[in-house]
Amino acid sequence: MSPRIPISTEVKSLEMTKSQSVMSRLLRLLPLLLGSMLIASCASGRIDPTDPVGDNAKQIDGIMRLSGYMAAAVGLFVAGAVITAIVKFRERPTDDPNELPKQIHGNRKAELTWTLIPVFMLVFLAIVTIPTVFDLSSKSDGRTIKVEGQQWWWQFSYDVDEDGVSDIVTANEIVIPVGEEINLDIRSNDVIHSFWIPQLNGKRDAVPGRVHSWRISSPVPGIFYGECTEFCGLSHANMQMRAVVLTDEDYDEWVREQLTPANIPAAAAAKSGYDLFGRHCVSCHVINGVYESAADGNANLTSGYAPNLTHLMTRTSFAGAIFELYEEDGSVNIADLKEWIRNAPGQKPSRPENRQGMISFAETLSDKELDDLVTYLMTLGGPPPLMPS
Ligand code: HEC
Ligand SMILES: [Cu+2]
Repeated sequence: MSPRIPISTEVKSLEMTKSQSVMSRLLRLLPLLLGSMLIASCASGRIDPTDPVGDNAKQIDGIMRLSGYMAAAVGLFVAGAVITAIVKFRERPTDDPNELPKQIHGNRKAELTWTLIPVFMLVFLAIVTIPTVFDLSSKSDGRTIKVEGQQWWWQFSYDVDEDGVSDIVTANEIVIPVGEEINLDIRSNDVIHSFWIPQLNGKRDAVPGRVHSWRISSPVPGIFYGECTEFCGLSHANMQMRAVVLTDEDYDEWVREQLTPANIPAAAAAKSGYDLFGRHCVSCHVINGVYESAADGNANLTSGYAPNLTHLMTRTSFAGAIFELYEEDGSVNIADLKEWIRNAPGQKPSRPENRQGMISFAETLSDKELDDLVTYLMTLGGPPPLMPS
């Protein structure tokens, strides 16, 4: 056995400065670390995965907590063992520097213990998790709503028949009655998106060419916030959605309103906006009852490319739920709505030249025309039964 080489005092002092400089370098990184934690924590206050409300979300949260506690127990045990070893087996001044402690290489009992305990823990977690995974994607006997993701907004269709025709089509806000397990058929019209309203359930991908089942429910009325969680291009961060959970009476009332088609408005400004809509907007947007087929306006009407605006004002938000449609005092957020129509790509990054998002009308429409369009849009139903608080 070779004797230990004594460390010279010179080397020791060198090591000291080295470890000191590592420490000071780490300390310099501290503001960066704290700063990024701060930014991460205020990213989106309304989207809260730590506060489950729906049964499905609670189920997931239970497993998250269980595995978190188990990981914490393992972490504490390992840290405790390391600290014990460091303290108990440290080199003491009286020790013979050449003497090795008792070697226990190949201790079968110890190795079996630290192999089997983690195996049991993982098997236990699998037994808890796997049935939940299947359970969450099974269908309930509640109603089914078709969910379509596209760059960069969500469409929800109710009562879809065999021909794919739906009675109610809405955008970005899925309205459901309280206490009912709602089935979702999640699809994508372009790239992969992911549907996630954390207080109601976990994430479910929207994959082109596939239909993924999912469920959401809430035992209490309210507005729950979510966002697309699969990177889907330029405005991925602006592809949010809301679940609006209503009491049975409010929900029935909402359905009745959604089934009512729009009329041609009588008042002058709104009528002018209506005419402008027929000239500039119907190539993309459908309004049931007035602009719902190619014959109503533009020959290249591409229904499904843009949100159905029939009941725009019954929503609380627009454009991927990134803008509020109403002010806190309950009045319409006219400023943002007008600015959106004037120059949508300036409000939300998009690529209309590539059929991704709404075109700009900054060069096409005058200020008066924009006002008339907003006045017309304000006749399209509303106000919503529940407002964000
Ligand atoms: C080239 C197609 C196209 C034309 C033309 C068009 N839009 Fe849009 N519009 C869209 C798309 C796509 C969206 C969804 C954009 C998003 O959320 O990113 C949209 C969104 C909207 C919204 C928000 C709806 C919601 O619920 O989120 C309003 C309001 C709107 N458009 C009004 C108009 C008006 C008014 C006109 C005519 C002056 C018009 N649009 C012309 C494609 C178009
Ligand atoms: Cu997306």
